[in-house]
Amino acid sequence: MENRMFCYQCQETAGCKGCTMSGVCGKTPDAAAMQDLLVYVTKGLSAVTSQLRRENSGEGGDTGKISPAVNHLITTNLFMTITNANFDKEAITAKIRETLEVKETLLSQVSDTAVLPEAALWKGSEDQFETKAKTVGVLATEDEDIRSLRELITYGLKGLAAYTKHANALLADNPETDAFIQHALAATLDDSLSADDLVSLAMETGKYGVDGMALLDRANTSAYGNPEITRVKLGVGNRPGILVSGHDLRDLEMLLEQTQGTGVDVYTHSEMLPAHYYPAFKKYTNFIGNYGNAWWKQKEEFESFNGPVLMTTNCIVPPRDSYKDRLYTTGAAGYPGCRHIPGGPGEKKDFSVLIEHAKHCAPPTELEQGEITGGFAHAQVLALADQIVEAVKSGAIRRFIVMAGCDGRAKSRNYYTDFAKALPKDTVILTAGCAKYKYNKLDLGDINGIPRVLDAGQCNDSYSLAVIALKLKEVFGLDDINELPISYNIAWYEQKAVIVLLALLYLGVKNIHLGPTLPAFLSPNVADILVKTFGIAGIGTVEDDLKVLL
Ligand code: SF4
Ligand code: SF3
Repeated sequence: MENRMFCYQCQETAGCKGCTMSGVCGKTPDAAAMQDLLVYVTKGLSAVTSQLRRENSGEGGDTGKISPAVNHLITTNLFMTITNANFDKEAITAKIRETLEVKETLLSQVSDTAVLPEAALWKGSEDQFETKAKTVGVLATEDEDIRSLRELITYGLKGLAAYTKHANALLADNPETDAFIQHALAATLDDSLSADDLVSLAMETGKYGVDGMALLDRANTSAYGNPEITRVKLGVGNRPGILVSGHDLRDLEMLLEQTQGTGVDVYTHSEMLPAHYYPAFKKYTNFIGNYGNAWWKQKEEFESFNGPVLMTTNCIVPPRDSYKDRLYTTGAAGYPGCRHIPGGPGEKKDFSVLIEHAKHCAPPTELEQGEITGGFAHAQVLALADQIVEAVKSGAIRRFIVMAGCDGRAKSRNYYTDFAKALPKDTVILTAGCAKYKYNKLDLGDINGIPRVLDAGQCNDSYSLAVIALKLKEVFGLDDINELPISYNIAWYEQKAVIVLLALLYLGVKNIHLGPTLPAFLSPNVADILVKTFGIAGIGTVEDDLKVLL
C-alpha cells in the first residue's frame, strides 16, 4: 500500500521502521505533510541566511543582517515539528507562509543566488503546499546512509532549537548557535557533502548542543536561581488548579504571577516538575506540587485533574473529548480545537482565560500522597562534592548510572524500572528528563544521606550531569571522562534526546546504552559507525546489562 506519510523521528515509530499510515503519536498524514514542508522551507530560509552571512562576513556582518526575529522563527519552526509538539495543520501552514515571506525579503538581498539550493528559491502559493510536501519528506533523500545522517542532524537541531527557544524566552540569545543551526540545516540540502562530511557535522551539532544547553542553563539559573534540594508535594489542595506541563519556565513564571490572589492553585506535570527546585518559584504559596507522572499518562491524569491544563511545549497526547476544552497550548505547541495563548520572547502572555476557566472547575482529584526529592543540578551537587568524593573513595558509592532521557508508553520501558530496582545499594542513579518517572517513586533510599536517585531536572539539565562528570574527572585527577565510575543507560523518545546524545558523544562519553530500541533513523551503516566509534549499544536483559554496566 502507498505511504500516506513517512516519519521515523521518534522511538515509538511504527514497527521500529516508520509511521506510514498515521503517527503512533496521533499525527495525521495532512499535519505530517505540512511539517515536512515546514522543515523544507525552514531549510530553504536557512540556506538564504547562511549565504547572507557568508556574503557579509567581511563587513562585520557575520550576524548583522539576520535579525533575532529570523533566528527565532527558525527555532520555533523546528520546535513545532518535534514529536508531540504541534498537531495543528492550520498553525503549521501559517508558519510555512510566514517563513516563505521572510525568506523572499532576505533572498532579495543575496547577491549570488546561483549557489542556493532549490529549497531557498521555492516560493509556492498555498494551493501548491500539499503537492510540494509530497516531494520533500524524509524519503526524498534516496541514499539510505545520507538520509540517515541528514535526519540525525536535523533531529539533533530540532532538540537544540527547542532549548534555544526556551533561552530566548528569557531574553538570552546566542547568535553563533543560531548561525550554526542554520548552516547545518542548509548543509542537509547539499548533495555535494559525503557521508564523512555529515558524520563530522553531526559531531559539530553535539558541540553546539552543549553550548545550547549551557545557554539555557545560564538563562534559567540567572532568572530563577540555582536548583537546590527540594521536596515536592504529590498530593493536592482543596482549591481549583491549573496544571502546567512542558519545559518552558518563563510561561510558568507568568502564570504564577497572574494567579496570585485569584484563589487558583498551580501544579506541575511531567517535565515541569523540576520548576519546584528553583528558589524563585518557592515564593508563590499557590504553587502546590507535582500532579501525576510522565507525559504519556496524561489522558487519565488530565481527566482527573479537573482544571485547565497548559501545554508549554511537547509532549501532547491527542486529548479525550472529556477534557479537550480544558487543554490550552502556548509557544510552539498546538492542537486543533484547543485554545492557544499567543506571545513571543519579551512579550507578556495573558493567561486570564485559563484562570477564569479554573475558577469554575472542581479541585484536582488526588492521585497519591507523599513527596519526591530533586534539585541535584550542578551547583547543588558540586556543593556536596566533598561528601560525594568521600563516599566514592570509601567505597560507599561504587558507581553512578546516568539514566537520563525520556519516558514513553512502550511496555518495554518497564526495563528501566526493573533495572533501577535491581541496581545494588551502593550505586547512585543520575537522572534528568522525564525518564525519571520510571523509578523516582520507588523509594530507593540513600547512601550516607545522599539519595540514590539524584534528579538534576529537565532533559536539558543533562547538561548538569555533564558538568558534574567533568568536575569529578578533575577532582579525581583523571585524563578521560570514561575512567570515572559512571555508566550510561539512557532512554530516548523524541528529538531533544537526540541532541543530548550528540552532546554526550561530543564530550567524549563512550559506551552509552540507548534504549528501549535504537533509533529507526539510523541506517545499519550509520549505526555501525556509532557502535564502532563510540561503543553505543542497545539494551538487553536487566541481568546482562547490570553485569556490563557495573
Ligand atoms: Fe510516528 Fe514518532 Fe513521527 Fe509520530 S513522531 S509520526 S510516532 S515517528
Ligand atoms: Fe520527556 Fe517529551 Fe523526552 Fe524532556 S517531555 S524528556 S519525552
